[in-house]
Amino acid sequence: EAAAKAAAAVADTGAPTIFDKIIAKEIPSDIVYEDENVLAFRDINPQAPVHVLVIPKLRDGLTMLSNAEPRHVDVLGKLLHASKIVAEKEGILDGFRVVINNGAEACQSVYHLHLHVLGGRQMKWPPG
Ligand code: DGP
Repeated sequence: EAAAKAAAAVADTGAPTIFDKIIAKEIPSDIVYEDENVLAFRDINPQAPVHVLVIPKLRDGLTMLSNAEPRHVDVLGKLLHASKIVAEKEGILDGFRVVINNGAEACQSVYHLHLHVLGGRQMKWPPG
């Protein structure tokens, strides 16, 4: 019961998220890369020496990967390509990880699709 309530608190409601304010630059972030469609900025709680979040500027229903539709294919490709650009800029092209946490059981906490780009240390497998 308590676990179900905790999960509900982090469920996808479609409400605006903190990332809207980051995109609007109403709250500051350390931007690593930006173009028309994509924003990449450093995670506030880094799990590796390099930890950058890559997000679509227009959420368009992409609160989480499990909501992806055929109309999102173009932006999904752009996010993956931007992740490579981030890795290149950060000097970790030889070894980096791209992660999407989808849903409460995967520890998703912000319901605006984001790719985690992690590197700068030896990564472990399997992840926790
Ligand atoms: P996830 O757990 O996959 O939903 O990742 C959300 C990430 O967002 C988490 O690693 C911390 C990060 N985050 C949350 N709020 C902020 C913020 O205000 N600024 C920045 N830079 N990162 C944030």
